[in-house]
Amino acid sequence: SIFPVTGIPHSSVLFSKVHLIYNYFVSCLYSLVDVFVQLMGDVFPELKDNEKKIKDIIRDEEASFENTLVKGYERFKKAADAVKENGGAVLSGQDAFVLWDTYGYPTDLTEVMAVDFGLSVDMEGFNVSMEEARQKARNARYKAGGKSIVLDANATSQLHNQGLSSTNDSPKFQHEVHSSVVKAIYTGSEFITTASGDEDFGLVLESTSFYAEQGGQIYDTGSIEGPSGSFAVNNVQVFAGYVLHICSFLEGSDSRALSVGDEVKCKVDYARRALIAPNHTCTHMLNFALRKVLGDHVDQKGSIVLPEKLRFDFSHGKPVQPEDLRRIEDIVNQQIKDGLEVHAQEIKLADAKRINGLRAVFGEIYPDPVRVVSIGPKVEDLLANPESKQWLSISTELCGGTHISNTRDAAAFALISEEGIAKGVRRITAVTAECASQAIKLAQLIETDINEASKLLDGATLEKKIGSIKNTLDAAAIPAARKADLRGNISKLEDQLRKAKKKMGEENIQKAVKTAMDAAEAAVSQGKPFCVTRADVGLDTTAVREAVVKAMNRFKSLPVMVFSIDESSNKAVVYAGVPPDAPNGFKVLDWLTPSIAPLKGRGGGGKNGLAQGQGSDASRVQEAMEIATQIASMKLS
Ligand SMILES: *[C@@H]1O[C@H](CO)[C@@H](O)[C@H](O)[C@H]1NC(C)=O
Ligand SMILES: *[C@@H]1O[C@H](CO)[C@@H](O)[C@H](O)[C@H]1NC(C)=O
Ligand SMILES: *[C@@H]1O[C@H](CO)[C@@H](O)[C@H](O)[C@H]1NC(C)=O
Ligand SMILES: CC(=O)N[C@H]1CO[C@H](CO)[C@@H](O)[C@@H]1O
Repeated sequence: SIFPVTGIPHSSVLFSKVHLIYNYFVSCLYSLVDVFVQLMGDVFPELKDNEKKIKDIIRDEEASFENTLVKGYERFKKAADAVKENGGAVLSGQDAFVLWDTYGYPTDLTEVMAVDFGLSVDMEGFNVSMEEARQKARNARYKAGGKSIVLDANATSQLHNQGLSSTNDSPKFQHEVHSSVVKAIYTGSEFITTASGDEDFGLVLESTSFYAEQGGQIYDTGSIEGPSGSFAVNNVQVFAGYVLHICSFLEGSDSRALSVGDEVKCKVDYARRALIAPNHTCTHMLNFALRKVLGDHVDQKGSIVLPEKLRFDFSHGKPVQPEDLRRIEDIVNQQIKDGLEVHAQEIKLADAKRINGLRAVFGEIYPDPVRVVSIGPKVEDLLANPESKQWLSISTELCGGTHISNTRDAAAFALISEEGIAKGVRRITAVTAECASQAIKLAQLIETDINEASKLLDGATLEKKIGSIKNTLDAAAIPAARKADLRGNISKLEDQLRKAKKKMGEENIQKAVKTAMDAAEAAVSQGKPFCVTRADVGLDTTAVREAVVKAMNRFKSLPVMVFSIDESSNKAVVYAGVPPDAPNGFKVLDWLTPSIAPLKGRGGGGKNGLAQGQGSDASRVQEAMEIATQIASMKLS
């Protein structure tokens, strides 16, 4: 109980180190809650009210910390084993970096664990990986909108005091170049009248066709053209009604200045937006399907629609079973197949709230009038009979986002993963259209692979194949329900492998015993005082051993040696038996050890007159058998 992290071997150094971190974590954070609530409880009464909840969350964090430790250890072990297998002595900096970055392993912990494995850690490589990751993050930040510029309350109240009304963003639903006027330019710390384009800046226009990030839909990108220069729009956010375009100088335009009062043209990247729309509509269908399959308690906790995937967080206390994932996916795909019209209309908030089954995001403040997006019936039909039970079987949401006009345009939907991200909150990741078709195709390819593998008769080949399919499957972005199925298929294959191995083992024993018996019988009938022979059972030591034991039992006091090799790995196994009453004090190791020398062999044993050896150069088995024959002839005659 003092060390609740399970799954990590308690090697002494590692144990004490992890234990230390764990204790530090628990004692620090957990005990702070009481003190903190005592100190701050009068100022923030909600702390007192939620003391238990806060403790629960911390306890959950502890659990997930443990979990990460264990997962990190598994990752470490895999990497360390791989290094050792390849005869290396250094864990790569990249591996150490992944442990640090993804699993929160301090590098000195990684180093200590590496010592346990007889390895060192490439810290220089770690530094290089760290620098690369930093550079990547910098680039991503730059691409995603340079330095982040936000309008704080002070800034928006300044705009308000100047009499600037909030940005008219109704043109965001149109698909054409939009003309507007520059109202304010913000550097991140102050308002200026002219931007030179040397630095990123925030731009507030009178009206805009750019979609600012909201309602779980990512912002638009594109460009804004002024009278003397074009600027890239890298990010668009809304602050207290003011839409802020985060702009940078666009390479290729000759002059670069923009001033308050300039007329500009807004050019949204509609191709990018077109990639987002089907995914956003699918998010609505997913939200609907989740409630239908899992129950009414499912509430949207957040979502984001990116060009490459959609993510949906929702309240649910336990993992969603694969069969439920399949039903959810099927509902969305059925709606896509049904080719339902997607409608959007602005209506009074009070009217919207009367619509049976309408989804809104808890905690979100909605404007009035509000926009309703329905899939299937028109919004006006909903309003005509808002209480109808019918509306429980369709998706209606308050949403300001951009959508496709018919569900058919989403083409396909694949639910790729489902996982817990916090207490009572799960996350689904899904793809649509081309990505979804690819995911389904990939699942089919893997199933074909499994099917092919099930026809393999040779145990060793099957074993290799299963290993490689498992690796592919783990990493594959395929529908989660299919992944669960395929895992089931693989465990069937593994059963098959176990049976094949068992059967092969039995056959090998029969084969080796028969070979040894025949050879021993022939030796005896020729008057030879020993038997050296070779069985064809690969590296099956059990079979070779059994052959020697059986032959010695039958032909009492006959020394027997049996070889068997595996050509593909060029390895050999050997067993030898010499009865205790053999002439001239002949001992089994005196026979085995020199005989396997040509095989670069190593041998041992000798108890009860039985010894075994292995060799790493099976190509010289003939020579080894001749030596065995010579020694026995000499010693036993
Ligand atoms: C890695 O970087 C740290 C911090 O910059 C530095 O102290 C350390 O010497 C570096 N290690 C190696 C091996 O380059
Ligand atoms: C608010 O803006 C004014 C005017 O630019 C400035 O003087 C003041 O320092 C700002 N206050 C804060 C808290 O940023
Ligand atoms: C995989 O298992 C499913 C049932 O779970 C079965 O319908 C399917 O045929 C199996 N596929 C293969 C390739 O074994
Ligand atoms: C993640 C995802 O599925 N993105 C898709 C959004 O929809 C478009 C189709 O218009 C796909 O091309 C994207 O792959």
